[in-house]
Amino acid sequence: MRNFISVKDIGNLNDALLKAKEVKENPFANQTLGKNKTALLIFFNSSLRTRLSTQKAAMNLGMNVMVLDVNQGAWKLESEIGVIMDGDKPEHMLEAIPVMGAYCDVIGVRSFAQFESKSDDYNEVILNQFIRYSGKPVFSMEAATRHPLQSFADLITIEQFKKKDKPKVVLTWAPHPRALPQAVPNSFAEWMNATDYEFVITHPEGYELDNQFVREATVEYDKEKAYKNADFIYAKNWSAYIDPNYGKVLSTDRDWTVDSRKMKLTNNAYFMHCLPVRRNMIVSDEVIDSKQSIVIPQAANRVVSAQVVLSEILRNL
Ligand code: AN0
Ligand code: CP
Repeated sequence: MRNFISVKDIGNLNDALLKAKEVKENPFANQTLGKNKTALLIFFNSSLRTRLSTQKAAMNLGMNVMVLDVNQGAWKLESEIGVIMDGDKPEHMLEAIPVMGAYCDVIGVRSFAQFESKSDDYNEVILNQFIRYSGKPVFSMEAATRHPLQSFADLITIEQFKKKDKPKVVLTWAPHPRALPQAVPNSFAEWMNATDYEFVITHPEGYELDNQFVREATVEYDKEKAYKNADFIYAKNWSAYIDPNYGKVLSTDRDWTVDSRKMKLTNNAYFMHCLPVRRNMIVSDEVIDSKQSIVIPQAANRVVSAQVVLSEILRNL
């Protein structure tokens, strides 16, 4: 593997899951694989889990790790090509990226959708500049359209908890006061579509996701119908994708909050969320505090997904 941007880069899912199992059983088996190799983790946006789990994964492989919060302490970076730099940004990505590349062997990038230009977001302008100009392998730590380390951890978690070969997995939109990207639901859909699970997406009208991610998934607007017999309820808020409402909050209807009443319609489903989660907006206290909630083991599996990905990149250096 050179870059890790989407499900395509992981190759065969069963092989990836086998590697995940090995990492889980013996996290220190490849402690020398990353010796004298440096991972640089670059954050344009906040993070708790991605920051810590990726560092932990790199340390388990014996790597050195450097973390840069671009908006806190580094120069503000310009990304537009050909611009006259007379504004508030003292440095261009065209210099900053190869400089960062010169200091490391692998680069992780977190750069959320900015909601200024749908085409810039969906063309992954920032992430692609890193791929093009750094000269180093690049992995996504949530970019504008996908969050593959999260989705891989989600898959590992479902495999860990599932009680039947082909569980019914339901991705449900849930309310949130601020506009959030579509990266997590897009990516989750992309990974679920690569499995043989029964996969259903439910959301209010107006929240349709890009078809390149939805593909063969069932879209069910009737949430009660979607919840019926579900084995996993995966909640996430996202802002509207379709024009002219791209990046807008169209609803904060708490009828979509994951609550005990709707969970009773399921097959005693497990509750999942990538975190951070707003309690009593996305999910009721009762559900997230219940024993069916697996958000903590889900977050713990972020170390596993990152370690599999970093190992594959290191083996290919
Ligand atoms: C981000 C999002 O929705 O994409 C990160 C999730 C992992 N969430 C927030 O900004 C609250
Ligand atoms: N789930 C996730 O990526 O969390 P952070 O935003 O805290 O990294």
